[in-house]
Amino acid sequence: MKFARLAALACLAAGVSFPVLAADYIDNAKDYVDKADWKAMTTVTVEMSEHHYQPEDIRFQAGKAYKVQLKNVGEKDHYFTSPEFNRAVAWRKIMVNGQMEAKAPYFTAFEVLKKGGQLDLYFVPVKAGSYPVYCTIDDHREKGMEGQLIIE
Ligand SMILES: [Cu+2]
Repeated sequence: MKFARLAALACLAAGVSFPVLAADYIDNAKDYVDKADWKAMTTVTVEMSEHHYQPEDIRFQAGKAYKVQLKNVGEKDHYFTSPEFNRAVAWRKIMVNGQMEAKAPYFTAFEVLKKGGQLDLYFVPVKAGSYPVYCTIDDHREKGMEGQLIIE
């Protein structure tokens, strides 16, 4: 055991990262959600259509409360897929067309249905980084349906 600890310390000193733990989500996500100032929440609206997101790139500040409204104004169904980003934020909830709420430790992808589907995401960004977001339907990503979600 002692050797293992020494080896671990040696790895840390050398800057070697350990394998990602099984539950690679934020440990204390609820604390981030509880501590955030939801009265000062920032709302960002993303319009989805053929074949892009407007805006494409979004910058978030860690620790702040956000609502991201995904609105599909297009003629086709579209995805908003970003598994890495979705594990880098502390989730409060999602709301579907103002009629249903869902809570979960985290999500991996959202599909917003054509001609007016809307999904509101409530979360607190936690882990700094630049995370790709894209549509996984057919060749939508190749046609330009992708962007970056940046946490600063
Ligand atoms: Cu799409």
